[in-house]
Amino acid sequence: MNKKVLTLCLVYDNARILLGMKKRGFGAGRWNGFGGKVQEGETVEAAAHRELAEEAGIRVPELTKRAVLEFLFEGDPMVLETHVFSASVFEGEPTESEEMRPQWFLHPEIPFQEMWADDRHWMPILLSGKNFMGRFLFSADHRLLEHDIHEV
Ligand code: 8OG
Repeated sequence: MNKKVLTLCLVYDNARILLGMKKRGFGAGRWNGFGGKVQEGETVEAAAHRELAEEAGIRVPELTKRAVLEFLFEGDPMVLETHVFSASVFEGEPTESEEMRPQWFLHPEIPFQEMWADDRHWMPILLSGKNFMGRFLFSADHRLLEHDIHEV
């Protein structure tokens, strides 16, 4: 089984959450948190900070580990092991990058219809302050077939 380690950062407070419209590559056309592949010789947390700076133009003094999510696609041996972090305090102004166009959303207005299909299952748990683990199986055309989430 092959594994790719990815990061995903969600910056939010009690009222709003920062998402980015992915402009190119895997997941293009969907709103998401900020993140990407962990590079060789880099810690997962360092990768999370780097991706947040590269994609959203912001820095956070502190990231909190919140979840590990495994994404699988039918017919593909690759597991995408995604380490999810959150932050509430940030420095800088969210800025559009080549990959992402950041925008704030009020919690009740999170655009789940334009996001990965698993997000509606776990983002409310994240926003409620809990930590969790999840495993999600998608069809090759990105329909969610199975989901399994445990709070930890
Ligand atoms: O480097 P790249 O942009 O391809 O990394 C993919 C990003 O997308 C990374 O932050 C992890 C994230 N991601 C997936 N699958 C899913 C998913 O189903 N939901 C959400 N919210 N993010 C995902 O790879």
